Amino acid sequence: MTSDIQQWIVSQAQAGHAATSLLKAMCDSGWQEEAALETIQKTLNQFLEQRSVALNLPAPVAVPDISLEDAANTLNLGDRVVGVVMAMQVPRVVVLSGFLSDEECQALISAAAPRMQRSLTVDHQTGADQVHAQRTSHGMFFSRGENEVIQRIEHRLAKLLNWPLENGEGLQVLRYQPGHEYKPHYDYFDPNEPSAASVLARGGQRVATVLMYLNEPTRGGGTTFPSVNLEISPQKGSAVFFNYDRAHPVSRTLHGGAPVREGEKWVATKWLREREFK
Ligand code: PD2
Ligand code: ZN
Repeated sequence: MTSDIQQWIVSQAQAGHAATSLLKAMCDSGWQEEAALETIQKTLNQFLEQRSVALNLPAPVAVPDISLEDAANTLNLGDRVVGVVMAMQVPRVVVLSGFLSDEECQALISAAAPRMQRSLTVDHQTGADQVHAQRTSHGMFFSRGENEVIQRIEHRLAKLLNWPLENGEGLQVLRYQPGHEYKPHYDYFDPNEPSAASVLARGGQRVATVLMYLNEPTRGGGTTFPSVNLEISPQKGSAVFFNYDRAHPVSRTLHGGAPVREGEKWVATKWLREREFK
């Protein structure tokens, strides 16, 4: 881990620790808990902002999120009720069950199968797509709204995330066979790479990802978050959401597709941009 990330994590931990002690002290000396919390929150935000400036981090941007305020175990997305399996704050990761029906999973696989090609990564120097050992899956992109099933899923995602449908890239479908993997990476674009200007011109940064599992490999193929020792097992119809408000490792959103050991893995990825993706 580079020292600026370590410093950032330490400053967040210090802030959290200080806030807990401070809240107790303020309540002991007669503050109403709500007023004390509000004051601490403001002070903490100022503290973290000062640390960001000192460490030269990019400023945070608005990101999509899943509202779980009423602690519901299910979410009604209008056309479908989905289960909330797991929610984590830092990094923000939410796992949902039953996000896609079996029919939707099958429809995506059937439409994608004839169009699969070796997956590419972006060459950071030029911005061009290239074959890379980091990513051994096969994949394809649908256009946004390409067919009725995709339109339905894109509307569901927009409702889930409260984020404009137009800010989404076209849905990508990936297929991994035994031994195939996607080594840990960040989904945002590195703003310091020479290719940044051209990729960012199409709707700004990526700010969130939704992975949807279309089937279940027999063994392996989990989605990993090595910075927080998290691994999500691929379950047909489930979705993993995560967001990143800074294009920087402090987002702690390093993630990868672990090698498939047995069977095949099919997954659909939706990347969300800051603005309309053109
Ligand atoms: O297939 C996955 O589990 C996976 C893991 C990491 C997909 C992606 N990233 C991606 O499509 O960005
Ligand atoms: Zn990824």
